[in-house]
Amino acid sequence: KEYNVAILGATGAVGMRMIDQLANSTVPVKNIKLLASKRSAGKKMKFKGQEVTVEEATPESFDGVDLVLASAGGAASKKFLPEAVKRGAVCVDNTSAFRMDPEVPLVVPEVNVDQLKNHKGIIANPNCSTIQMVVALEPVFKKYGLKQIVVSTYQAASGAGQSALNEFYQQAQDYLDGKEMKSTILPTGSDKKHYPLAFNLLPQIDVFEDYGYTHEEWKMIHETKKIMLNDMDAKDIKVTATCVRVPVPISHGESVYFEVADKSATAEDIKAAIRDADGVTLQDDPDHQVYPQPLTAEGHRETFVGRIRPDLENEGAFHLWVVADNLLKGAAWNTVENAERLVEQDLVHVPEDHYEAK
Ligand code: A2P
Ligand code: 11C
Repeated sequence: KEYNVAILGATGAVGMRMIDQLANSTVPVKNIKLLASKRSAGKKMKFKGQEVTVEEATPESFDGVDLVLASAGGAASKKFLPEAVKRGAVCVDNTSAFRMDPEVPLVVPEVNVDQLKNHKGIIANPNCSTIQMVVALEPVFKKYGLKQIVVSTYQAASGAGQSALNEFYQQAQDYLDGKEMKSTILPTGSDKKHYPLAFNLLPQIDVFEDYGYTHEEWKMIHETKKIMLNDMDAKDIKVTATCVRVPVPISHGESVYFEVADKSATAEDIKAAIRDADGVTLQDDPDHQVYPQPLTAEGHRETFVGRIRPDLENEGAFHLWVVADNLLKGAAWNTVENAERLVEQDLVHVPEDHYEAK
């Protein structure tokens, strides 16, 4: 069987990578539609070497489509995906539009692939910073249980979109040329003030919400619980996050402190569990200065883990460092990987009691 596939947001930083990841996937594609805003209609792009003309997305664009991969922002997903589902298309959505909806499975294949069968037409892809952390911790959780996670992120500029990445490069150039740096997007386009990221650190990703936490920090807390425990309010694992934007173009880094339930676990046990897990590469050899870095993770589908060591004050507690390409495992590849699993499990069908716009 072959599928008619549409990519919504095909011209964006993630959309372009979705095209490439899909071309190099096991999903059998009969026909591909590349959809974006009016601005890009008529633009020529390539899929498996063949030229495809970008079309403006409309509800009718999804007539005859079996599978949609979406990354055109939350507003576009809210507008178009219920229309696509109504027309019989199964949608894997990379935006935050539906992640917390109890009717929508939030899936990282290495962690909770079993949730795919519960879809009603929409499957959500988690936030990039959540994905790489749960991929690293799931093998530990399975073997030794998890009581608490404290994460600090070092997030790349590209997480804020192509225009934020361009702004960051321009700032770096201007700084080196002795010119004034201009900021109109970062830390986030939706807040009032803007600061340079080049040669700087911004401890704000997205807008501030309750208790002084940012939206990105809340996402990491709720999404981690929904993926690992299937309950965003679960108290069984305590999760807290501090999210920081760093002057790196691609690949997020995270420092993770975690406490396991089984206090007999050693750092060697944790390493062994992570070494054997799917989708993870252990890069952990301090004697030879081997550890994950954004520059070496960029362009790869895997999640890289290193610096695994015991906390010296708290029994059953450990630290690790995890890096992944935020545009691939954090977005385009996780979306296409979900599509591969949907195809393998013959789940590219919209059920009768399908998702309806709320
Ligand atoms: P366009 O290139 O026509 O603006 P990024 O996250 O890198 O900024 O990319 C966002 C992607 O989402 C782009 O492909 C963009 O298309 C697309 N997009 C944004 N708004 C809409 C919309 N309302 N309808 C369809 N596509 C949209
Ligand atoms: C960032 N993590 O780095 C964000 C980008 O919810 O899919 C991804 C936003 C999302 O800014």
